[in-house]
Amino acid sequence: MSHTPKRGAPSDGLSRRRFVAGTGSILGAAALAGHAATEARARTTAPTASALIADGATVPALVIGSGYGGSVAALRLAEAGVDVHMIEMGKAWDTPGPDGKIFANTTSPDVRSYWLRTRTKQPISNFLGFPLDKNVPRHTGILDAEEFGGIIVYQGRGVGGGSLVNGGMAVTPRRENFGAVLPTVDAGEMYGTYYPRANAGLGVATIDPDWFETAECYQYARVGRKHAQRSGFGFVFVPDVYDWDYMEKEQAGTVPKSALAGEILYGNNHGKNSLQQTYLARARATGRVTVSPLHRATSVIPAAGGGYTVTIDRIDTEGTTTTTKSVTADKVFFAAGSVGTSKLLVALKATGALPRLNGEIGKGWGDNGNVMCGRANHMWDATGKLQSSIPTAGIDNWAAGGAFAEVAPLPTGIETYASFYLSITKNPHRAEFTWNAAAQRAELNWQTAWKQPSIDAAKTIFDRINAKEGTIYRTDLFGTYKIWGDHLTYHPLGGAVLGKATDNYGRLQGYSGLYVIDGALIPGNTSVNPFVTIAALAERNIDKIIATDL
Ligand code: FAE
Repeated sequence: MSHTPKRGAPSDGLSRRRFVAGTGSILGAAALAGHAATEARARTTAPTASALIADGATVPALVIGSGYGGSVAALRLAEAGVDVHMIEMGKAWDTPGPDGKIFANTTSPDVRSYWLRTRTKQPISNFLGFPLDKNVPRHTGILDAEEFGGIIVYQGRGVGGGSLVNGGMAVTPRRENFGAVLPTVDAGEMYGTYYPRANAGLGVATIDPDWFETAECYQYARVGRKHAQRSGFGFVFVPDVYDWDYMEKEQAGTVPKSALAGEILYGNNHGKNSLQQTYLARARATGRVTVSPLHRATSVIPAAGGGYTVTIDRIDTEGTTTTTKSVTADKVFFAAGSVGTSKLLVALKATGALPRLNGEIGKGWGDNGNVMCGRANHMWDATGKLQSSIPTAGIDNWAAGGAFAEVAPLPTGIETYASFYLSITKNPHRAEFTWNAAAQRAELNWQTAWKQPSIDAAKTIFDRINAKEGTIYRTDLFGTYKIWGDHLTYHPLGGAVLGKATDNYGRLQGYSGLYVIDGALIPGNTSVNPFVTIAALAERNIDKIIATDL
């Protein structure tokens, strides 16, 4: 089998591939005309390693982090004629390992899978009474299971950030919920301009509903639909950045498998359009954007002659610093993700590097109400031993019960008779990052008990389904006799909230030329999966910044 990186967009698939306009909501995903298709077709293969930033360099714009916010900023700045350097603490993920593949399979984590851990920390930790975790060599792997006191925050590490590891579920919130998501942002502008722009840039599309009805790999989702609908819940298709035509070929057996081989958490070798195939490919194509992987920003201070001096550790693949560089930038964009940006900013404020940052730094952090659970079905409701790792459907009970549940796969390769769900819920709790001077680290005060409102919201769906179907919760997935996956989140948001720690466009209060442009801006919840909103907000903010600050 070939192990070439993901293929380019199909030339023949546009009639079946339904690009999402994002003008209304996921639920009204309309077919989108020309420009979405054109943008998504700009995919290339994964970028190759580029010139690393030199010690002593001066750059007009430095972007810290290469996830959604950073990639949008880099592309739009470059298109406006600004030279951009991106620094990313994770690897480039452009080189195959000894098995010929860039990314490891979810069912067999290896050295590539975890960020600087010696034992895996799998989100589903147990199965049928057996613990799943195993020892791995310490390495700058792709998935970080970052442990704080009351929560494990999963994040992608590498060029492309969370897009490398996520499910690609690309969801625009319902417009009626937007006021609660970003209260200071004009919804008309977002739904008229920036959501469509982000959906187009990301290559978002929906599954062909006819194919869905017959595909073996979505039997689990059809069972999920039957149970949801029999209990009276709204069931919706969820758009994704996965190349649906490619997935159809996987099911037909004509191309190397990725989603149908269970690839997701540790990267997809084919089929998924991560940022490497979309925004970052286009950014690199401008000739104005360079990226330094395995470079971690540790400090930002005002430079004597204007601009900012950024201290950067170059690390090796065991996480050890090999060189420390000092770089000057006119503008610095914090795009290290909600956790990365918040940790940096609380440290910089507390240690006196940026003392004028305001008292909102570190506040307003939420987990997007994430909670997981499984249900045990009857034998006549088999969910299939072949399951696509890319979720494509959800149960919408947001208005009545405060929960939107992804019908998620359990791609174990065997029949489990289990239905599995990741719920996004209306959880009112917000945590704060603070600086622990003695330990020299940022801490987060989230408490596990704060998940109770999320469990209650999820139960508005699954208690009812269980009652109707005569089924029960699985108790073997997160430990022994434990129903709820309430120890984790995939969706960290907040910590440098828009309109509080920054102005209404992400300019950090107290320092001109410093910007936040990632999930740290969003105050804790997006009502659906977050990356489309992160990208759309970045599109909006960078538009304003380019027009007024450059
Ligand atoms: P992010 O993508 O996290 O990028 C930040 C980057 O900065 C990372 O590459 C870091 O390595 C890097 N970085 C951090 N600190 C430093 C530093 N000091 N110096 C240099 N670089 C640094 O941020 N969302 C959805 O909408 N749909 C999904 O289906 C979905 N599934 C998910 C599944 C999993 C397993 C996970 C972990 C997340 C999932 N998410 C999903 C969440 C989504 O990936 C996340 O919201 C975005 O990636 C956040 O985007 P940001 O630009 O804020």
